[in-house]
Parts: sequence; C-alpha cells; structure tokens
Amino acid sequence: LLAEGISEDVVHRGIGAGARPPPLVGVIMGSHSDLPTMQDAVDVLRDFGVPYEVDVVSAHRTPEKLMTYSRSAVDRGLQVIIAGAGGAAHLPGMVAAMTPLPVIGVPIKTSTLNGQDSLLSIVQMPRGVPVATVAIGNATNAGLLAIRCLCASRPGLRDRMVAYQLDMKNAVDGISRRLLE
Ligand code: RP5
Repeated sequence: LLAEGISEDVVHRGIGAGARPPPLVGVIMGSHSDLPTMQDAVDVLRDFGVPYEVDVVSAHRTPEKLMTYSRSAVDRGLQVIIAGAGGAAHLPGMVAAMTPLPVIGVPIKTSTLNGQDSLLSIVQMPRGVPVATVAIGNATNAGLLAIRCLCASRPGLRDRMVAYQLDMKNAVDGISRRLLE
C-alpha cells in the first residue's frame, strides 16, 4: 500500500504486532482510487480511538484475497467491516456473504453515473444477506455507524459518541443564535 501512495498513517494494521491493539474495524475498498473517499471513515475511527486496519480488496481483481479476508475476519478479531466500492460494486455484498460480522457499504461516487450505480449495487442485497448502506460518498457515516455497533458493549466509547452528538447540537445552536442576533 505504501508503494501505491497510501500514507503510513492510513495503513494501520499491526495485527498482534505489540504496540498497537488489534484492529476492531476493517476498512476495505475496491481500488486505491477509492481512498480519498474512504479516508473519511478512517479519520472518524482514529478520532474516536478505535483500532482499525485498511486494505484494498477487489471483488473482481483479487477474488481470492476477498475470500481470505472475509473468512479470516472473525478469527482476526474484527467486529465490523466497512467496505467501499464504485460502479459494479460487489465488494460489500460479497464480504457480507462470507462473514457473520456487520458490513457497512460505502457507494463511491462515479464519473459516469454519479454513484447511482454504486448505490444500487450495494443497497439491493437479497433477503438474508444484509449490508448497511450509507449515502453516496459518505464514508464519515460509515465510520460513525461502525462505532455505534461497537458502542453496544463499550460504555466508554458510547460516552464519546454522546459527546460527539452534543458537539453537533452545540454547533447548530451556535449558528442559530448568530442568525438571530
Ligand atoms: C471499483 O472500481 C472500485 O471500487 C473503484 O471505485 C472502481 C474504479 O476502480 P479503478 O479503475 O479506479 O481502479 O472496483
């Protein structure tokens, strides 16, 4: 990944590597070209102090890697997977088919169809194989939703989410006050 121009800051794997805790959230994407969008999910996880890993896994170009990644996710300690893909965006659905973990899909905006293709590919899953789909390009919400999944059994993390929500409320209140002045 580093050779492909993805910063060391983003590649945060360290599975059992000592200093860093093992990742709880896996952030994957179909192509390096998805990183500018997916970086927002990474930023949210980092801001909340949630250990994560980042990798490029393509349903079409690296199908064997997709299978290995999905099948090993539970044993590696992952609890949520965020998967971004564009166009014929099969990645999130294929991952969901091969793991019991919650999968959050991020439809990447495309130049030809503005991401409508990605959205429909990801959201129209068959009954029994859910993918939680966020809005086109909204990897921030994917990060926040992953944290909300983890919140159920982590009171400290839940407190941070409540603080985040309060910050948003205060920001809106501040704007309203200024408008009324
Ligand atoms: C998808 O194809 C990727 O998720 C990406 O959004 C899209 C285009 O990939 P590149 O041709 O830019 O590598 O699989």
